[in-house]
Amino acid sequence: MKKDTRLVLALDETDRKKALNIVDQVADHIDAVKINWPLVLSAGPEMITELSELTDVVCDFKVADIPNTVHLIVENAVARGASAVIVHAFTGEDSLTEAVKTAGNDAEIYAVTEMSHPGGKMFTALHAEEMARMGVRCGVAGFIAPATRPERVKAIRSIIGDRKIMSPGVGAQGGSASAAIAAGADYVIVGRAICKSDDPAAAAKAICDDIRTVL
Ligand code: NUP
Repeated sequence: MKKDTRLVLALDETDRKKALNIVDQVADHIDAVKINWPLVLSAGPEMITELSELTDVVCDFKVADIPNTVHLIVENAVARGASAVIVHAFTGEDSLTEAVKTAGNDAEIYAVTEMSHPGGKMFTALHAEEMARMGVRCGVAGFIAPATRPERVKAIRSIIGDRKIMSPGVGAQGGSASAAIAAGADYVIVGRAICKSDDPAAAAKAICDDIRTVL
């Protein structure tokens, strides 16, 4: 995945045409598109392939299962064109290792350490550092850490060396893109602040401008 604007678009739409239209409008401002269950369930998994012909696609399937099921999901997502797959780390070392092994050199695995919403503090935050250490042992390419709590991004950064961090929680969830990048994130993930804007391109550009203030 390129590391240029540092912005990853969370394409949380359920209408295929609308989703493609947003990607078209913001294409110059993003490094990748992140696709989640709402779009896959409504527009079909073919969306992964269609989007992968336009940009890098991060499949945010938050895979949380036994190794065999993790294998089947990651294999399918990568075969359809995913450049990266997001998996949960709390499933443990065997599941995470299976994800990394299955992706091989064809895609990157990002492990969720601590979720960005308030509920993320209840359980995930309590074990985030432990999960980050485990992720490093398992060989993941990167981690998901919350832009809503930049100090937590900093804590994860101090554990993972030069592995990557993607930070969701900018805009609609209250986080700031520049604060997350300054705390050590490589990318911010932004959905509603762009997709629900009357002018997605202007919204994306404003976030890129904000990020540039700390690069
Ligand atoms: O901890 C996480 N928080 C989060 O918001 C992990 C995620 N993968 N996400 C995803 O990022 C979430 O599912 C959504 O697709 C995106 C954030 O969207 P928004 O709050 O910018 O609209």
